[in-house]
Amino acid sequence: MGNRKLIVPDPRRRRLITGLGALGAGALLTGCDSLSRNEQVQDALGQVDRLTRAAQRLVSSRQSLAREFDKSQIAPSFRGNGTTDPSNTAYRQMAANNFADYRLRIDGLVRNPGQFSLDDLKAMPSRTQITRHDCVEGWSCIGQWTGAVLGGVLDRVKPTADARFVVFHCADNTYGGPDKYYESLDMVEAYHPQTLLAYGLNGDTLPVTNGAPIRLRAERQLGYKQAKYIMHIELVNSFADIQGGNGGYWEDRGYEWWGGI
Ligand SMILES: Nc1nc2c(c(=O)[nH]1)N[C@H]1C(S)=C(S)[C@@H](COP(=O)(O)O)O[C@H]1N2
Ligand SMILES: [Mo]
Repeated sequence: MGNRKLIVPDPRRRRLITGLGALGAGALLTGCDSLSRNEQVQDALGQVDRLTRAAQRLVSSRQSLAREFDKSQIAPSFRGNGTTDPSNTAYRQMAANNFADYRLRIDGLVRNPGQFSLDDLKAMPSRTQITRHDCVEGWSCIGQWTGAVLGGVLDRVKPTADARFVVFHCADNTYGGPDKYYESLDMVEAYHPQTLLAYGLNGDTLPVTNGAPIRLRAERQLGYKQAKYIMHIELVNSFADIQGGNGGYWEDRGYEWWGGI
């Protein structure tokens, strides 16, 4: 038997890795595929939902890149989900004017708070990437995103040393309810090279369906983290005073804050 080591497999971890492997088999998927009948994928999503951040670190480095795909794998049209046409008056007025009056306000724990027009954002360092969006409702979709690298935008406003999270406040009242959609990332995820404030989808201007004028792409995170219709970015060191206090609209309704894939 030589020096072969005896490895006692941890069945929970093994199931997780197998499940994540199934999610990574995206080359087989074209367009927006319904994964709801794929029990392995559902299992993986469930596992991810229950992961602690410490366990997440065991299977993927916080610096590693999300998988990128080939142009031929882009879905003919990117599915919309959640809010797809905000009814808020201020938003509608901005949309009617092609977002010429849009200003992204960035404040909170920053030394240089600012307001940025779409042109300002488009002039900042950008990235284009073809990635797969995985929604916990059981579907995935491959699209090409173009946007300002969030890390570069944050460098402009200079987060203070006590800033721990970046909060994205959105225009829409989700499902017409009283609460506006919001999401958040920690600083590591915010400064990840594939984390973008996206203004382009598949080579065109980002449509309203998918979050115009600006939506987040944090490619190692599940769909609900990808905030659309971003109006205001706030740097904080705690979520306690924001809506339900859990760091996101769905987190306030029971989803895990850590939505890593
Ligand atoms: N502002 C806002 N952002 C949102 C949502 C929403 O309802 N409102 N839904 C989330 C969910 S659950 C998913 S899967 C994706 C859907 O993005 P898409 O419409 O581009 O497919 O947006 C996320 N971001
Ligand atoms: Mo989702």
